[in-house]
Amino acid sequence: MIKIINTLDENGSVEKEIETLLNRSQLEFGEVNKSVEDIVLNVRDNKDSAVLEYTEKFDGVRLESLLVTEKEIEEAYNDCDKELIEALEEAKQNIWDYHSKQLNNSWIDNSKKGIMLGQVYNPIEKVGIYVPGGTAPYPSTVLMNAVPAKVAGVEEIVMVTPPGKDGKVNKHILASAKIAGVDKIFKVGGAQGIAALAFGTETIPKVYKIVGPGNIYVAIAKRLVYGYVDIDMIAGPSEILVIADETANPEYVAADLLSQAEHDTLASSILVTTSAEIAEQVKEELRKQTEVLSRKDIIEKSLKDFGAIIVAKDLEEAIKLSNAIAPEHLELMVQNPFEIISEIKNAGAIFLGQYSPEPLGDYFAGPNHTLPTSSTAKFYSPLSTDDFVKKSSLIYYNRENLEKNKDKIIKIAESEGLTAHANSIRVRFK
Ligand code: HSO
Ligand code: ZN
Repeated sequence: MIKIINTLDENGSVEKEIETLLNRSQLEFGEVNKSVEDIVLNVRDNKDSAVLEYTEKFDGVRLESLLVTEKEIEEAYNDCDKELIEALEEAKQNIWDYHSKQLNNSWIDNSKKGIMLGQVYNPIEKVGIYVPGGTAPYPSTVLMNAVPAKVAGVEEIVMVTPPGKDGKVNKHILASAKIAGVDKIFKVGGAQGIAALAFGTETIPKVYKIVGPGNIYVAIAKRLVYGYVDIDMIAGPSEILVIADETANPEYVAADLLSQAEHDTLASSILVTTSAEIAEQVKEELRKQTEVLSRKDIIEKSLKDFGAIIVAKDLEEAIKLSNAIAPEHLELMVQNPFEIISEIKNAGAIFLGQYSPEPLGDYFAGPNHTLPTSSTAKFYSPLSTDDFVKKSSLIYYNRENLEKNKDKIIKIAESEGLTAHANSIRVRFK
């Protein structure tokens, strides 16, 4: 069962309690690191044949072809519930509209005569998206990763996802990929999928950046190929923190905490409330609601190990604790959530009021659901169009301006002992 911590009883040791709650480091990496490295190198060197072998070994199917055909995509799309397709289409539009507002403009500064400086944005040309299979084949993940890339102007979006034993990809994943405008889909998962995207194979194109969540093998493979290609952040287990005052509805608070607890036994759900009564009521609601949920076992473990109800002495203390935890998702279930927005310093996404539950953000509202976890909201931001563009600098001096500044540049070059640098300036003014 979830524990209740009262900051007044803790003699200032609540920070210690929180540290334990946040310590969710997963397993020992040693063994896994080694096998992931072997897989990545083998795929780099032996390409498709290595990919096909690993797919047989890990996914239990010997594939004829890695590419998902147009026909397979059409069939999957037509086989989906029409209402689901409509909902995904509308979610896509909301995600598109929200991310369109993020685009930055290139700029030029020509305020000094004879000088032009600037910065141009260009989309990354080829991006790879990893979509997990197994127990977490989420169509929302496809939309949240592919749509911002599309909005940013990425020319080629390649998706990899593991096939089932029948050699097929989940139909909802394929339908969302079609809706999002993914260009090519390949049946490959795990570390071998990441390596194939990073290095390219005979059939899978090499990309310049890889995004998307995955298990520990995927995360380690992404770390290994980072630098050779770019990657997004490494996603940790889901988190939710709810700040609630005495006006909050305990049934809603509990339901929202459970929505993240069901993701993973390592997920963390924390309530920080200024009301001891709400604390008790939410605890009871959690017990009651968990009974009928399909992922009861996962939830119970997650709440027991990484869940907590913290009773804070006032809203100020609650906010301070939340800022220290820096949750992935933060819900403000207080009388006037708008009043305290400016005091929230660290959070991936902030949900305001009773009718903005976390799953609204997971699926539909428009902001991205790929968010910084494990306190990294202290320095990372949600996935955005910024992740799919890069910048180039522009520099122009006319003769007069270069001449005016030549001695200073030559001076600095010579101080570095780089005479060819100095000469590249000097040669123009002989
Ligand atoms: N809450 C997850 C995203 C997700 N939820 C996908 C449902 N499907 C990110 O923390
Ligand atoms: Zn979720």
